[in-house]
Amino acid sequence: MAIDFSKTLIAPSVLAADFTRVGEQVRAVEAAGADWIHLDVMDGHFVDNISFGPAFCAAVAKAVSLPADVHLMIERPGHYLDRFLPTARNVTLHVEAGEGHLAETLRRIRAAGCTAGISLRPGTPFAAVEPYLDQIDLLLVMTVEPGFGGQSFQPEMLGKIETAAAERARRGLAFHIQVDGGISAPQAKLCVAAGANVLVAGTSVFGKPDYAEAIRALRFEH
Ligand code: S6P
Ligand code: MG
Repeated sequence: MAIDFSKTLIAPSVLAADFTRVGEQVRAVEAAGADWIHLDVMDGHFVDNISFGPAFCAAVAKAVSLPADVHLMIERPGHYLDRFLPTARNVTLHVEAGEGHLAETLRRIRAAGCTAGISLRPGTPFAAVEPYLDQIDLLLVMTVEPGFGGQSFQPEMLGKIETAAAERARRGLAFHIQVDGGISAPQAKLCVAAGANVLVAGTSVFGKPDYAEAIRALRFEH
């Protein structure tokens, strides 16, 4: 089915939720109009932080009917993949993850009925993902260095989003362009203008008292 790129999808990041009442909080963002729920998996090797693993992702996914968008910031994503597939609707892995068979891992994600994403760190050139663009459903352009929530958006990444959108059009491809890191309303506007259609937002949703208002602000609705 063709993707409607004119609709901006909001994916709140659970990393910014209150873990003592995460079920209640994810149900609240679902009721507030979120489109996906974003799960940041960190292993303490690929990034200098440890977040949560498959059991936590499964618990969150069970609490809502939103599609679970699993962002694997881990080494050996192919090795761990099967533990996330039963929960996920989309699985994104990093091009820098250090496995020599990323194409095979992407194929396995799709074979399991999920959509497949690939991501790149701010310092990784767009050329690194070019060989995979015809094998993905989503390109995640990191707008902060992966590892921690609450960092500042890197405006230099807007050029990478524009390049991705131009390359997608040139090659007649149809993957989502997702951005992640430091996204609140002003950054959302810039990213959407550059070509992004899926916005991950941690602090700017879970850090606000009114989730519905926070999500509307990210979609420029009032
Ligand atoms: C990067 C980070 C992202 C998360 C993040 C966004 O280190 O871990 O992958 O999705 O939690 O949070 P925020 O607060 O920047 O919107
Ligand atoms: Mg993320």
